[in-house]
Amino acid sequence: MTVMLPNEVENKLKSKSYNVVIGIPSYNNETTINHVVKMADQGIQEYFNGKGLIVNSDGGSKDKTRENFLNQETVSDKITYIYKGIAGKGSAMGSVMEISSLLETPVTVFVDSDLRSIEPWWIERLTKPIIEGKSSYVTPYYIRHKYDGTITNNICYPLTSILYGQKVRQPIGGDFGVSLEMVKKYLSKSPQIWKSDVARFGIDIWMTTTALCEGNKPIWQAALGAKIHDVKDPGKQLGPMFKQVVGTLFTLMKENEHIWMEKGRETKDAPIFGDIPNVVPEPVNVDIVNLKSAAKNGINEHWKFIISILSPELHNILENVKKSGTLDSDSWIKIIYEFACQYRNLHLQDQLIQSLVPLYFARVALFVEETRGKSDEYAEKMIEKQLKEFEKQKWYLKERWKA
Ligand SMILES: Nc1nc2c(ncn2[C@@H]2O[C@H](COP(=O)(O)OP(=O)(O)OP(=O)(O)O)[C@@H](O)[C@H]2O)c(=O)[nH]1
Ligand SMILES: [Mg+2]
Repeated sequence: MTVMLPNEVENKLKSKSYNVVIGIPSYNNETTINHVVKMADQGIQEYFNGKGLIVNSDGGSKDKTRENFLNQETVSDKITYIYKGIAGKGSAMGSVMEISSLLETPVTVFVDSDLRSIEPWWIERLTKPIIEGKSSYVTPYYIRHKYDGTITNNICYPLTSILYGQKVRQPIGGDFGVSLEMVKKYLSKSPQIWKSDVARFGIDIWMTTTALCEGNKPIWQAALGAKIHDVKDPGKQLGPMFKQVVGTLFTLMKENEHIWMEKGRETKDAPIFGDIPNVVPEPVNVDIVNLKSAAKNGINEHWKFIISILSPELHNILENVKKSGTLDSDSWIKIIYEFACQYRNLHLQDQLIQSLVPLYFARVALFVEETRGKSDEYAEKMIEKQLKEFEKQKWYLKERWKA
C-alpha cells in the first residue's frame, strides 16, 4: 500500500523497469518546469542509456505546470500526478520514492522545478558516487549568492555538520541523489512521519540527517555550479519554511542524541564529486530595513517568552538585539543550543519556533550588514568561522542537554 502515490499511478507503472527515476516536485512552476524536464531527459539519454523515468509529483498547481510538463517533448518516459496526503514538498518526494521502491530502481534523483541553472551533467554528478558504490546519498554543492540560503548558512549547515560528523554544505539543497537502499530506509519509517513537517519543507533535513545517522556509506557532494532559482527574501518569505525545517532539525536531535552525544566524534569533510565550475551566482536582494523591523517587532512580541527560556547571561545581550534588530554569531549559537534543549518539551515547541524566527531575522540582518560590499568568498569565510564556533561551543549544548 502506498501512502502518497495515487493507486492508478501505481497500477500503471507496475511492470516497468528503469535505471533511474528523476522526481520533480512542483507547485505552480509553469514558467520554469519545461527546462528542468528537458535537462532531466538529456541527462537520462547521456548517462542512463535512455532508461529513465521522469516523474512530476504536483501539489495541485493552479497554473499550467502539469500541462507544460506533459507537453515538453522527451525521449524518456514521463508521468505526472497529484500526490495523496498533506500538501507539501515532502509528500511530493515521498510519493516519488514509493515509485522507486515499487520498481526497485537503483537510483533516484530529485530536482526542483524552479531551477534555471540545471544542466544534463547534473544528473551524472548526483548519481555516479552511488552507482560506483562510494555513497548512498548525494547532496548538491552549489555556488550560491551570499544572501541565498540563509537558513542553510546560519543553522542547517553548521549544526548538522558538527552534530553528525560530516560537513555537508547544502543539507537542504533540494536536489539529491538517493540510493535504493536509502529510499527503502525512508519508507520503512512509521507512516506518521508523513503527517509531520517532513511532509512539508522538513523533508530535506530529514533525508540528509537520516543518511548521516543511518546510512552505511559517507555522504558525497555533487559539484553543480550555480543554483539559479526563484529566490526568496528571508524577511518576507522564509518564515514558514524556517519553522518546518528547524522544527524537524530539533526533533531529529532528540531522536539521534545517542549519536551526537558520543565522545570524540570529529567533523570530517564530505567528499566533493566533480570539478567545481567557475560561475557567478545571481545576486539576491535582501530588504534590510524590513528584516530588522521584522526582527525587532517579533522579539518584542515574544519578549516575555524569550526571556523565560534563555539563561540570564543572555538577557542583556537580548535587550540590545531588541533595540538594534541585529544579533552576533556567538549569542546566536548559544540561543540555538538553548532552544534545541527546550524543544524536548512538547508543550513549548510551537512558541519556541515562533520566537526563534525573529532572532534568526536579527542574525541574518547582522550577517548582511557585515558582508555588505564584500565578496561571496568573504561571506563564505564568515560562515566557515561560524561553523567552527558551533563546534567549539558543542560542550555547552551537551552540558545543557544533560541538565
Ligand atoms: N508538490 C509540491 N511541491 C512543492 C510544494 N512546495 C514547494 N514545492 C516544490 O519544491 C521545490 C522547492 O521549493 P522552493 O519553494 O523553490 O524552495 P527552495 O528553493 O528549497 O527554498 P529557498 O532556497 O529557500 O528558496 C520546488 O520545485 C517547488 O515547486 C508543495 O506544497 N507541493
Ligand atoms: Mg527554489
